[in-house]
Amino acid sequence: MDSTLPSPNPALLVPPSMPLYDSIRGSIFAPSPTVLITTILVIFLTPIFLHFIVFHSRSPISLPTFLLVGPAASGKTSLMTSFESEPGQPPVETRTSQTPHSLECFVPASIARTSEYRSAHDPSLKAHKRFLLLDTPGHGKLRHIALTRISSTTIRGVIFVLDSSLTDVRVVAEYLYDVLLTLQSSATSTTTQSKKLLVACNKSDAFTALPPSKIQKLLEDEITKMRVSRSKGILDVEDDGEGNDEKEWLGEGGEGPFTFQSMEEVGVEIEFKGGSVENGEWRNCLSPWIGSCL
Ligand SMILES: Nc1nc2c(ncn2[C@@H]2O[C@H](COP(=O)(O)OP(=O)(O)O)[C@@H](O)[C@H]2O)c(=O)[nH]1
Ligand SMILES: [Mg+2]
Repeated sequence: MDSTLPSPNPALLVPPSMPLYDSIRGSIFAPSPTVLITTILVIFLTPIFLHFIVFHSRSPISLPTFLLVGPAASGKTSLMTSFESEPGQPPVETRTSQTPHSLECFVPASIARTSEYRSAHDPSLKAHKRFLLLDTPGHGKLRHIALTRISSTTIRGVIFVLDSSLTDVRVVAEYLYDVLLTLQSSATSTTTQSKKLLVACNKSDAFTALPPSKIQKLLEDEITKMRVSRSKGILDVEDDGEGNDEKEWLGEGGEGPFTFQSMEEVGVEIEFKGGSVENGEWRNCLSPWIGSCL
C-alpha cells in the first residue's frame, strides 16, 4: 500500500488575490516614473501653495486700521509718529499705504483679543500683530475725509485725539458729535460687531490739562445741548412726518442728558484715556485697547 499522499497542486495554494497584492507592492517599492514625479511635485508644491494662500490674505490693503481723528493741533500726527520708533519693537520697515499719513505699527500678539484662549507657551504669542495707524486732517473743511473713512470695513477702531486743556469745548464736541453719528449709522447698518472709539485726551503734561473724567463730563454736557438744538433744526427743515429726524438723533431715542455709556445701546463702545506724546505715554496706554480690537 502506497502511504505517500499525492502532492497538492501549487496553483491551488496561492490565494486568488496574490496578483493584486503583488502589483500594489510593486508600485510602492518600484513606482513608475509618472507616479514618482507626481508625488514629488505634490510634496514640494503643497507647502508653497498653502504659504501663498495664507500670506496673500495678509496683503497690506487688508491690514486692520485705526483712524486718528480730532481737531487740528490736538497731536494726531505727533501721536502717530510716537509709534514709529520704540525700543523692544521691530523696526518699521515699510510704508505700505499709498497715502503719506499712514504708518505700519506692531503690538505684541499676546495682547490681541484673538490670542485670549491660546496657551501661555504658544510660540505664536511671541510674534507681533501688525496694524495701520491712519492720520487724517483735522481742519474743519477736510473732516469729510475722516468721516467717509470711518465706515470702511478695514477700520477696527477710531482714536479721537483732543487737547486736554479743552480751550474750546464747543469745537471739540461738534467734531466728536459728527464722528459719533457716523459710527452709530455704520454700527446699525452692519450688525456684526460693535464699533470702538477711544477718546485720547492728549497733552496731559500741560499745566492747564483737565483729567479725562472731567473732559468726559464737559463733552457730555455740550453734546446734550447740541443734540437738542440739532434735532430741533432737523425737525424744522424736514418735518415731513416720515421720521427723518431719527437718523440724526445720537444714541437711543429719548430726551435727557447724553452719556457716552448710552452709546453702547446703538453698538458704539467708547473709552476715555489720558496721556501725553511729550512724555511718550501713548504706546503703553493705547496698546491694550488696540490689542482688544484686533
Ligand atoms: N505739550 C505737548 N505738546 C504736544 C503733545 N502732543 C503734540 N504736541 C504739540 O502739539 C502741536 C500739534 O501737534 P500735531 O501732531 O501737529 O497735531 P495735529 O494737527 O493733530 O496733527 C505740535 O507742536 C506738537 O509738538 C503733548 O503731548 N504735549
Ligand atoms: Mg496733523
